[in-house]
Amino acid sequence: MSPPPLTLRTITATPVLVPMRRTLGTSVMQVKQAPLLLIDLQTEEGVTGRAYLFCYLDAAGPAAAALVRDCSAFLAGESAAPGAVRAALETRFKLIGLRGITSMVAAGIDMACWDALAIAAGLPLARVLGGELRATPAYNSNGLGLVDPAAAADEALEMVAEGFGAVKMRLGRPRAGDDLAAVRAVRKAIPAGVHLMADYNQALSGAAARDRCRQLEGEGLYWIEEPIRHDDYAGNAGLAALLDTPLQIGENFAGPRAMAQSLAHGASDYVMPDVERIGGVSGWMEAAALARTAGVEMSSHLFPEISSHLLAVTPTAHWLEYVDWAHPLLQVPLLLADGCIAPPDRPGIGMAWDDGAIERYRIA
Ligand code: SMN
Ligand code: MG
Repeated sequence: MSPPPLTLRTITATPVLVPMRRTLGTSVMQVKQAPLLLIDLQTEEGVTGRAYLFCYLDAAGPAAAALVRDCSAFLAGESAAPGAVRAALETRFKLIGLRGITSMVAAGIDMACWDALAIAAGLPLARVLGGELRATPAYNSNGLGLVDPAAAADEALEMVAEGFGAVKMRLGRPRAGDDLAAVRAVRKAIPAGVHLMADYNQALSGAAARDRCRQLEGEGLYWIEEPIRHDDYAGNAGLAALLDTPLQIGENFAGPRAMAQSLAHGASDYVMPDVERIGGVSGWMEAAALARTAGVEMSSHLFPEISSHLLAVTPTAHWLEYVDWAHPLLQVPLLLADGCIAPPDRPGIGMAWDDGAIERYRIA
């Protein structure tokens, strides 16, 4: 028997700043606490759907919360079915543009609608999407910023010891030789069978990327991520053709249409959409179909809780990016088993907030 249709009553949004276990030093900035926005979508039927956004800047959480209040007023009394809500928000944001912070908010509400739908059905999200609770190999992305080689080697060992078969380090130090020394130190420290990914966060020009990525060939990297600006698809395609090491991009795909363009250019060997930028669960499912058609392996970016469900229904699922930034807020954190993460066997995404932690970390 299908569950009754849900009607949206109200959506609340709570900005929090959560201290991180390890500082993440990227080529762009140091991140020491995670600015998250917790979304609670209440329905007239008594079901609550939950999701969170990663807001990048402390100021973006309260800004996104203001937009959620606007959406709550706009959607109150309407259907909470994800397709209906998506269509309504595309209209609401048509003039301002569905990009940047508005698209983050639309994706967060989409995720919360899917959570509510799955909870009402009494099923884990992966099952509502037609899949099994299949586990995905996970890499530890919880650290390994731009620190010196010895510190990077120590941190990498700690991160492997947490049970992972792969870790990701950040690159983009001013001098190429310093990146190379850090890669060599980490590669030497961790066991040969452990994979090592590396992420530039768009630090390089096209010319520098050709030099510096070629210098890293043969250093045992599993992929090189975002060496140049994310939307230079022709430039990325040139690099992908030049390098033997696979090129990875995708966290900045602004919706499935951007991903389709990137795939059409052959801009990367692998893709890793971010559920908050690709358009929530609905956008992810379109992206997964594109990756399948193109025959390209697809990984996730951040959001390991919901990504565990989404990768379980992604035909070309590759790696789940693991970070524990939301853990202090969750009653039950994600479980790693044999280096893999499976969607929890609970209704919905399986996230319940720890109210005490919310009080501790909420932005006044
Ligand atoms: C990243 C992006 C944003 C915040 C933290 C880390 C990075 C990744 O690009 O891929 O993990
Ligand atoms: Mg990245």
